[in-house]
Amino acid sequence: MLDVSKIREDFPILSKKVYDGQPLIWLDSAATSQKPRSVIQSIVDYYEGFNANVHRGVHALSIESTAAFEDARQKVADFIGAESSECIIWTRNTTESINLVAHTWAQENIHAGDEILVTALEHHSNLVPWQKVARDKKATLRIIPLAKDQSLDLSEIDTLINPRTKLVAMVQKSNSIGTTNPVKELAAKARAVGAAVLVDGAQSVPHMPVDVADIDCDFLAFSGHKMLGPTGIGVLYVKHDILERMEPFLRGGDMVLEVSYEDASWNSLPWRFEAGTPNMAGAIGMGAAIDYLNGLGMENVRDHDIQLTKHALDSFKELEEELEIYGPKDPALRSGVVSFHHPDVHPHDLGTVLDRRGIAIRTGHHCTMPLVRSLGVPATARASFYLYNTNEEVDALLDGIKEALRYFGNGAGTAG
Ligand code: 7TS
Repeated sequence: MLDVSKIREDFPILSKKVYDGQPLIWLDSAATSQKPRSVIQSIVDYYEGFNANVHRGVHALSIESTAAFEDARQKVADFIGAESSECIIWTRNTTESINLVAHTWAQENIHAGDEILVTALEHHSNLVPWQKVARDKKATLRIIPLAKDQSLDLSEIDTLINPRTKLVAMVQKSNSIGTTNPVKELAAKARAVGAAVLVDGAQSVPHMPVDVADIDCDFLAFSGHKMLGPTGIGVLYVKHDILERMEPFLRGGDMVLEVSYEDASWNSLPWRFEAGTPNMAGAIGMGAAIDYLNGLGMENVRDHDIQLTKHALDSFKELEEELEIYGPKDPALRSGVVSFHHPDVHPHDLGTVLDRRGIAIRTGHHCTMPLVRSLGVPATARASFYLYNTNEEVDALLDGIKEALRYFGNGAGTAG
């Protein structure tokens, strides 16, 4: 179990008051998480103590910054059970990680007539790049649909995953409705037909134990900023034997071994995929975030999410006549995110009423436009939880929603 009141003391922003002294209630961690003091301090320490470009200098500061940068890479490798730190490529975020695969591996491995399979739950980041690959390569993009309970409908999976399938690219935990997908089982089916497997771990890696060897995926993409780390740093894990055969993505400094005016050869892994000066402070901050998460234990982090989600779903039952709540009902199949909609209250109005009470949620389509449209609404209101949230904050959310329903309910809102 997490000691949440102790954890909250580590997050300076959580003592912030907004408007006329309302304590901040941060229920928007799926968009970005708040940062503990240790992460903020690690970035200050870097800039105050050993700021220098990595892999370049013979001087003391570059040796120190390179060691810290590579140490953070090793922490990431250990955190996700990667076979080696050579499999960890620093990127800017999940979006860049997925695009890297689309611009390198997919160019060599997807051909006319092939199929790429994604799920109906994808964030645009794991959909739009594959639309382009499919279009350019004359391949077909197929979608695993949703079942009635808004988990994946796997009834046709043995047709959807077939010998033409070359890539299964799937989100592990939906940012929009919280559904957790059985990626390990789907990866096994993909392997059986020789397809590669990419997992979008943007919402899973921060919230639950994720082990690439256990899932047996080829690619895993995630972002530092959703897991207590800074913005501008992300990760692409690639299985070693695949990475060895992949062409570089961006070309320039640091990714090369030998360069003549005519030609160039490539640096060893993983630097071959990291052209230009990387985000040193970001990587070091992400290493500090991993230290913090390891100190709590990812199983405890996941259990806390499940407990908060269960508390929210139980409390929301009071409004179940009026409020549509999305995602599977079983907290074991979903966690961390509760998305909802009221026919008489536009999500933006709801978000504004909650904001005046200091409660930050996200409203809109959450970069899952096809999914939200398939729910029959233009937008939803979404509360997302993390390790610093409490049941009392969930109760405050419910009170705020009730207040908004009093203002706007029964057709009095701006959007009916
Ligand atoms: N995949 C999933 C499942 C996500 O939730 C997000 C961001 C991304 C990919 C892209 O991550 P990025 O770091 O590259 O932006 N999700 C959200 C969200 O739910 N609200 O704001 C960003």
